[in-house]
Amino acid sequence: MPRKLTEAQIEQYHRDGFLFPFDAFTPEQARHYRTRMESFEAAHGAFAKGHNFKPHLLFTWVDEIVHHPAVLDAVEDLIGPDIRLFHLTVWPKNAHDPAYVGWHQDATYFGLEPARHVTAWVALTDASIEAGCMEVIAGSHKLGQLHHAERVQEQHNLLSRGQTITAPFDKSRTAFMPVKAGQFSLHHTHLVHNSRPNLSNDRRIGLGISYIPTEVRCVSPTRLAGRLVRGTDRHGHFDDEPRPTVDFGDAERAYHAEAVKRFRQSNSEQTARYQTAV
Ligand SMILES: O=C(O)CCC(=O)C(=O)O
Repeated sequence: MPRKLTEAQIEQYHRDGFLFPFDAFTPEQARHYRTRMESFEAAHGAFAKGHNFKPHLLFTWVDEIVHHPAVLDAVEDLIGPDIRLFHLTVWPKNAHDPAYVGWHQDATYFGLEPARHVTAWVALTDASIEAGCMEVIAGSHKLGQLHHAERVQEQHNLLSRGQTITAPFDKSRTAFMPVKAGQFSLHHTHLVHNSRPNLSNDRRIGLGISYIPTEVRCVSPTRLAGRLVRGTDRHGHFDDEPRPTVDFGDAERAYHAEAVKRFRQSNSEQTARYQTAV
């Protein structure tokens, strides 16, 4: 018996590779989280400048979001009851900012096997079509891993390596995934997606939370940590991450810096492997 999704929605996810929108929290609660984020930015600089990777290790309010029962119930319906958080990226796009996200698949450079990873994109602001919400290609998760090239010279591409799919693929059937503040969408790790610049008058902010079932492993030589957010881990493919007890504390910052370093190292190992193999 599913916890949140209907059988028809689960079937739809397997057919199309994405689902939306679902309510996680109220718009007022989303505003509260946004205020926590923006107060931090006012004191320490934009999230995009170093805190957009793995902020669940730094901030108690992000830790709260990654454990939200509505999000975890939906994720459990797709990947089972033993769930680890593998990665988290915050995606802020300022009003009238040229920033965009190129066509890509999340699986690229993650090195996760098998490909059962699902991303919950949780909105702290409205993410309308005008504001540059995600755009997806229905059914493209069935294409498997496509080749990506790194285009670091494309300065407005928010992807850390500027990665973009180079293989030809059919863009005639794209769908937008607009969500409102407090809502979330779900997408498969092989789903082809992008997002366009934010043409609205407000910021667009979302948290892309990568969840995996505990049997999934990372094939990089670098051993990574992840947060067990629900259930039991009988596989031991990852070390456990501590939960933050204070926002931006010394211990939290030290752990975060090391975790981001290891994640980037693993990404580089995957780039090398991927460029010879794919
Ligand atoms: O926020 C965006 O525009 C892109 C997000 C994304 O690519 C993802 O969460 O996988």
